[in-house]
Amino acid sequence: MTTTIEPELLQLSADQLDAYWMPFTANRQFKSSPRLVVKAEGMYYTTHDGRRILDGFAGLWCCNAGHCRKPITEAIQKQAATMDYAPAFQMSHPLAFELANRIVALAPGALKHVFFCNSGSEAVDSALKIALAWHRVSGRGERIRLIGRERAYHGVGFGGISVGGIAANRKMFGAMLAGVDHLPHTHNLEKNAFSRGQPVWGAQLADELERLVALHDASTIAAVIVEPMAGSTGVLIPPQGYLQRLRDITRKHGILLIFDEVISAFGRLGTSFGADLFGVEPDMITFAKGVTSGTVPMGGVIVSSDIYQAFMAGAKGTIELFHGYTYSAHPLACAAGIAALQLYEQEQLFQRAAQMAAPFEDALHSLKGTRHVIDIRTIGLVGAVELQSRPGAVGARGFEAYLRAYEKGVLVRQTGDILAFAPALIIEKAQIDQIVATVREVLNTLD
Ligand code: PXG
Ligand code: PLP
Repeated sequence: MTTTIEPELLQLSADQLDAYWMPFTANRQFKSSPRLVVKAEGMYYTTHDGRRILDGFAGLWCCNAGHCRKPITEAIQKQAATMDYAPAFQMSHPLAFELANRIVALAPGALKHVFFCNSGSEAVDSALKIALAWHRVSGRGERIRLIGRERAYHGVGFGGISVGGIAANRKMFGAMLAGVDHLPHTHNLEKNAFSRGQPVWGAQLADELERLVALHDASTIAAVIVEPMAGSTGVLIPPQGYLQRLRDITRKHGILLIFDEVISAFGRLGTSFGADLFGVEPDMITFAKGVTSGTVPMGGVIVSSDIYQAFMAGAKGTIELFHGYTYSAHPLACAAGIAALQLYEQEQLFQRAAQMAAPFEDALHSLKGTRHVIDIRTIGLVGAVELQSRPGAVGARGFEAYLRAYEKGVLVRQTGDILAFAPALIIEKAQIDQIVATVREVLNTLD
């Protein structure tokens, strides 16, 4: 394979690396030995020093169709040359409506309307605001509490970190939103280690919501937000029956249920949405990432007809929701989204992910018994291998494993001592085997 590498990328001095304050990165460590990628195609990245890396993580859970797929890149190029931008407020452009229609055609049941934004974090903030506003326009303005969950990642906006459950993402940033409470997470190695698919133990953890209702009273609670499959904190798969129980309890008490599907949507679990796989319909779904196969930033919230119609009941000619972004439904993102959804359909990539889930699961679970491995979990084309932490050095072993795998030509993601896998839906069996063989080799040589 030929590669074009911009020579200036190789010649950045230490000073020049400092201008860019990198997100969620150990900046000084990274800048002492940068890992730059300069080209992407299908399942592979090319690094700045010309090495080919098998991408076991679809970028950051987003390039579900594989990298630089022609139908998508061409649609973006064409749109950029036709109309760069269209005002988002009191005006729009046809592709926004086309993409919204395509998304609701994929979405479950009564989820029939899409609000667009530019990232998962914005999608979460939008969904939380819509939840509060929906109760308010419906005459229940006292429902102001939001309930999230421990070990949840809902992005980095103030709304998202407030309902999120990661201490490091919260502790530096003040008091956050008032009136937020959290459910317990569902991760339990003693009960569920080495489960395949949904673990058997844990549905009763949803009953903790009844405890929060008893504490705060249902009349004060607006919404519960959960990732149906918690990706970012290490692939925490919902116990059998857990999400259904959350649905039953929220419905009983008039509380909205929001599924944050920024990772789990668009084929990641072998279905259009996680809601489809788990057979539970929420009142709202947040999405981002896979909607454009990671090519152009875009996020959104899909809401039920009940919610949308409640806003449409007021006087005509008034703005129904005082919320939106300059780049809501940006033309490039819409063009990319339409092309991505078309490609998913043409190549039947969601079905392909469902078919590859079994060989992926078998391959990953073959690591059972390998040094340091204390759990393996898989669902759809998502997997995690949890390693025993070194005493007093949580995350060190995981980070070394990630670095060594990268040196050996395989990109995985590390969170603490958990290695996560989420390849593009086009992955071949031989590539799954390469990822697993590399991880095995790395773990066998790691302290
Ligand atoms: N909700 C969920 C469930 C997510 O997974 C967000 C919201 C925020 O999306 P944005 O587009 O604002 O980043 C996410 C994003 C990782 C990783 O390695 C996970 C995410 C982002 C980057 C890295 O697990 N999730
Ligand atoms: N800050 C200022 C000063 C602005 O004028 C705007 C938008 O006009 C924003 C923030 C919000 O930007 P965005 O709509 O891209 O989220």
